Amino acid sequence: MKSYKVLLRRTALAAATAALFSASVQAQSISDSARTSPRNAAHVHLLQDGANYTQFIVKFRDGARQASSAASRASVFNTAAAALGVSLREERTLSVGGQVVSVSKSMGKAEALKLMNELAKDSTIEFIEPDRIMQAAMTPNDTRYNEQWHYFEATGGMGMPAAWDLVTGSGVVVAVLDTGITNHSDLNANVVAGYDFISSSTTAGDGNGRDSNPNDEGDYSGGYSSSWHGTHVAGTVAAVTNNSAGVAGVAFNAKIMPVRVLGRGGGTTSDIADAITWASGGAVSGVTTNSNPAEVINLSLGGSGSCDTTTQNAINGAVGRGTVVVIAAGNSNSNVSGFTPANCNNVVSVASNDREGNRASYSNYGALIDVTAPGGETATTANGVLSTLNSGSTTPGTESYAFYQGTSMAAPHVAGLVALMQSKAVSTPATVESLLKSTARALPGTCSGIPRVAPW
Ligand SMILES: [Ca+2]
Ligand SMILES: [Ca+2]
Ligand SMILES: [Ca+2]
Ligand SMILES: [Ca+2]
Repeated sequence: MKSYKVLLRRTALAAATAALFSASVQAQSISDSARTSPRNAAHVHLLQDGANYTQFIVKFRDGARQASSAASRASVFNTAAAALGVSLREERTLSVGGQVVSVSKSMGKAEALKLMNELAKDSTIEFIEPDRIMQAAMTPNDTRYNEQWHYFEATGGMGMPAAWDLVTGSGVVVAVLDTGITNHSDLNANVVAGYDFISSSTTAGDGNGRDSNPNDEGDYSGGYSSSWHGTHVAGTVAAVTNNSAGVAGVAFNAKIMPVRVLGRGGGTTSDIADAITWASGGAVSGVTTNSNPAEVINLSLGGSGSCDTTTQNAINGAVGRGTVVVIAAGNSNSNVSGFTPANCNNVVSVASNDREGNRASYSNYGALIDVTAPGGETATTANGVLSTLNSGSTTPGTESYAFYQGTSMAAPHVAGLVALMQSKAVSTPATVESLLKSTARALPGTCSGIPRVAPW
């Protein structure tokens, strides 16, 4: 029986406690407003909560005096502006017709709505629309997103913002086979029921063998404090995103299924194999069948040696059920061929790159690597991967965030990416693997023989 370890570099870990901000839930009430708009000339459905407006596009009816007379238009603008105590200025005429009109103050949704409705009272106006700010790509508003270089930096990052414009992972479940999960406000909403496959009560630290509660009880041992490794990996896959708090996740509308296989001292081949089977919808004796099979399994764990038949059979079963198995390559700066389960067949084996786009100093390498993804290097703390964590040194404490490094951190970037792919259009695991390879670009840094992932 082999003992697997988390693929986390325990050196130079610096925990950072985040300032938390409560998410604000904003209701849309646009239909009410639309009803008050005369002739619906005011296209108020385009207004968004939280947005600010300083310009509008006003189109007068063809043939109306205002269409050809700036003075006539100014008269209409001034009437409406006076009613709201602002001033309006015509900036220019658009190629497609209509004028761009600026307002003397920035307006929130409610004020913009009033102005548009006021203007729409003039029957010579065909329509009014807000001149909205368009962005090239979706940038989440999570307060620590700017520290997540691994998502957006051109050199070492994954180019996520462009992908998020297209897809965010809805309808996909990613099973995180790891140390379990902890209570975290930046995770909870995206976590679905999982399972605890640790057979050894001593390893599990929860007083019993397998059970339906995958909470991470702490993997402290041998003088090391608990890693909360599963919580970190889960946050990279699908932290609650765009909630004005904490961090973002790669596939933030996907669900995380926590499956506990690693405890104090690691985990066993037998438990991990059963967990792979169960997570993908296969039958495991003594455990109620998973009614919500995962499309993707992330295994940020491993040990040395060749791929055993038990693990390979479990992987083959999962792949046969359509589940993509993503595995961290290992942190031994060695050929991945000597590290399992990353060296098994039918898996996506993931190496790690640093912030500069080099192969991370610790990352395994070799022909069995399928793709590389950001795993960071915490020699400089901020060059690690920032995700959700827990502050407890042994048993769970309060929620936190921290920078970690490792192929453990790289793999969930790819698991999340696979979730995005499967959300858009379901492909077989073999097709997913070949798509990942064919869309990856060469590492910009050293060790260019290893590709890294890029969104499609
Ligand atoms: Ca247990
Ligand atoms: Ca348990
Ligand atoms: Ca967040
Ligand atoms: Ca492979």
